[in-house]
Amino acid sequence: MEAAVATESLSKLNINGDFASSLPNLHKNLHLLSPQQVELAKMLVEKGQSHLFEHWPEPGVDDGEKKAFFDQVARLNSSYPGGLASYIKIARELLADSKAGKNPFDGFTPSVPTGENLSHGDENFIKFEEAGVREAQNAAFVLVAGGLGERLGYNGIKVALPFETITGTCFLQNYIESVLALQEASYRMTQGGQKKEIPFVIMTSDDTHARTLELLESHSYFGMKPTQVKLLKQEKVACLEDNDARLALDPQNKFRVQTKPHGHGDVHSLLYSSGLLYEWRDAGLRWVLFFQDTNGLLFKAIPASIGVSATKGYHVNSLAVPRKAKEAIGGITKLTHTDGRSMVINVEYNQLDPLLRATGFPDGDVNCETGYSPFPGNINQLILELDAYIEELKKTGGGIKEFVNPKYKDASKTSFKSSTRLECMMQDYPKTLPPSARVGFTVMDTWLAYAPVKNNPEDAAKVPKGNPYHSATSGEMAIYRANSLILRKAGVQVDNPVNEVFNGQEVEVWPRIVWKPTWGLTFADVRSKVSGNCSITQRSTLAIKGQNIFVKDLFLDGALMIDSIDEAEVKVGGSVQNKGWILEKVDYKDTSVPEEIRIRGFRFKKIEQLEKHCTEPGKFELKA
Ligand code: UGB
Repeated sequence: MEAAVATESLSKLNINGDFASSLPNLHKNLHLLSPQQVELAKMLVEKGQSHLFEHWPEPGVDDGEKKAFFDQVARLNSSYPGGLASYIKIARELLADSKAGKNPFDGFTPSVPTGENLSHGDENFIKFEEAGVREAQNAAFVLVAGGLGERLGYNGIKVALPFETITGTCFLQNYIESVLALQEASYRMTQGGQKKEIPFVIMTSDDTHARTLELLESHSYFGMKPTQVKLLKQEKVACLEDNDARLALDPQNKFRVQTKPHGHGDVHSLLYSSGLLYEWRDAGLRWVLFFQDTNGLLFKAIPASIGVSATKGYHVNSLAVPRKAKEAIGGITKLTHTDGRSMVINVEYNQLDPLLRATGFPDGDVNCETGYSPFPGNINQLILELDAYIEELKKTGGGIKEFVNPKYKDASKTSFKSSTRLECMMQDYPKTLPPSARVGFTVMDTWLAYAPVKNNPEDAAKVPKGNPYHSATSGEMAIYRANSLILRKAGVQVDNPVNEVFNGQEVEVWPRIVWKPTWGLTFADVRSKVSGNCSITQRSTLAIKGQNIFVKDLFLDGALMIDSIDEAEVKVGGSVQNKGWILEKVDYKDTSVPEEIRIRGFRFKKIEQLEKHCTEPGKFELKA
């Protein structure tokens, strides 16, 4: 009787509710929905999702929540290429493969690929850096920063963390200042041309969007024009509760589908649908660079790697570093199929070992005689050639091959410990490329290119000896080591480091040296700014903040901070000796210390320093 009444009122609204006739709880509520929402309900029912409505109460109860449920479904539907129907279909296939234990690399044999190996500071490296700076004005930069960083466990957004604590500069500021420095340097190198602004895109998510925007706005975009920066927010995807890909309801709210992040692979479809790629192509750009949220060394590797892309004409250039076996970074691998196909691709760290074992390498992921895995480690910095990228995305819409990683309750693989979802990774982009695509990679020294902050102190302290910690402690110490080594190569006598333990991690402590990107963007820049007999003792701290600061015959044993405007030229030399800054240990459990400091296990105690600020244009000499 009730059903007949409901059908009659639906027909008055011109709604055919037949699809829901066996679902009374949905059927009697259909008249509350808009025609688009009814279409979505029909799609869900047809795709085996009737359970979503089983608990729906009578019309009049929670009607607002029912409509909000469909608002969410509409968002999930429109933000996924092919819509929810396609998501459910792919999920079913991948879940079936996973249950069957199907190897995603079935038929492929891994081998070590060949790529460009760079050695910092040699002629080749300098040549690539120069070519890279020249080309940088034709690049756009894309930072993927939608991840919450669960492994780090930091309460804020990761890009707001200081990448070093001498100046307290955060990752985002460092990235933006580096892009601006590249923009200026590139323009200077090709004088006569038109001055271009390098576009800077940040992919955010609901977890990071508001805080990223607030960080930018409260710091005037760190000197970049607000119009130069674009934020693209990725949406989460629906969770799946079983092998039939039934969508999981949110345990907190039965009128919401539970959602989880889809992975950094979303960046490709977001860029494509934003229209930015065409805008960039029309503006004459040639390269798109992708990078991650917490690698403070990154821009030391960027000029040379753009140079490699431009010189070799790579459509895809992945940046890599020597990889320790079992290190939590993917391995760049050549995969050759029995049918003759081959590709150079990242094999994720949890898949490399089983793949090797299954294909004639009984020891799996182990180091070779060099002390490293023969497979270069993917640091997920990609340089794509824009035209080829657009051509590919025209075919795929930016959709990236996904994977699913359910945690099963038991060996029967029939139920999950918690809901799962499909995920995708930006470095899987080359998987759909035609064989004619020029896919290469560039290996650089780890000390120069890679020091991410991903692990919390407790987990970092448990990392097997010899493998990198990837913590806030190691991330900051890596900046000082890199700058010390670069200065050494430029002829400065820099003392050896000492070993110290912070938060249970033994690290090399080099003199604490930092500079602004405008001072030393490339090795050639650094070399042109230091001369004579310079030496720096291990206990020293040095901050160079200004483009035209020239260091000559300086002996530093203490702390020295020099700050100057670009219009000033400052010569620094003589003997600077003072009590300096002392590294004081702090425990990560000591909540009286701010989180961003205690996670690194040390802080600076500023005893004495020499400070110089040049705020007027002109030539100055600082001789202590
Ligand atoms: N990210 C997003 O923007 N959205 C998301 O949904 C998820 C992440 P993680 P992980 O270079 O060391 C990657 O969590 O597991 C952003 C590569 O897959 O740090 O360490 C997030 O904000 C791996 O091959 O990734 O693994 C962050 O900026 C290896 O190269 C970035 O994506 C490894 O990084 C990475 O997120 C590495």
